[in-house]
Amino acid sequence: MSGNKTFTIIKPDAYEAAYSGPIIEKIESAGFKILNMRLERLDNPRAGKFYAVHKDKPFFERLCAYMCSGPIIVIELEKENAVEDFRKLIGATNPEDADEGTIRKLYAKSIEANAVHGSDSDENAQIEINFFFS
Ligand code: IDP
Ligand code: MG
Repeated sequence: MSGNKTFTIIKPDAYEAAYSGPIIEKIESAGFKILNMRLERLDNPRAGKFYAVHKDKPFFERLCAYMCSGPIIVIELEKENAVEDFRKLIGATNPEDADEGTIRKLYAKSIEANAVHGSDSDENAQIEINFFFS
């Protein structure tokens, strides 16, 4: 059975471009309820901990630096089938490959600065929610 919670981050590029409002509007219009939300600033060790699963990837150092480059908004979301439905709403990691109308297609700048994070499993959603909201 699929869970009903997921976790997202409005990343520094989207925050800086003043896309937080339109992105949150899209999320709510898609039926997600905001359970928790906060403006946050990551430092490098904390970004590294959040993205630990990617620590051996060639883009890891840049990704951490980018995630620390400005404010972010961390959000806990609720909806039936939350993880899968949210991944559909945001689109592919690379905005060039994202479907029309998805958040990344509309608002992302690049494969790195791709506007939003979305949890990839129920288990990771709960880990990520705990990371920021406990
Ligand atoms: P996801 O965010 O779609 O789940 P992941 O593969 O989990 O994608 O990668 C985490 C984040 O790392 C991406 O959202 C993006 O910001 C960055 N990233 C992923 N692949 C690349 C890449 O090839 N070059 C630069 N940054 C990348
Ligand atoms: Mg991921």
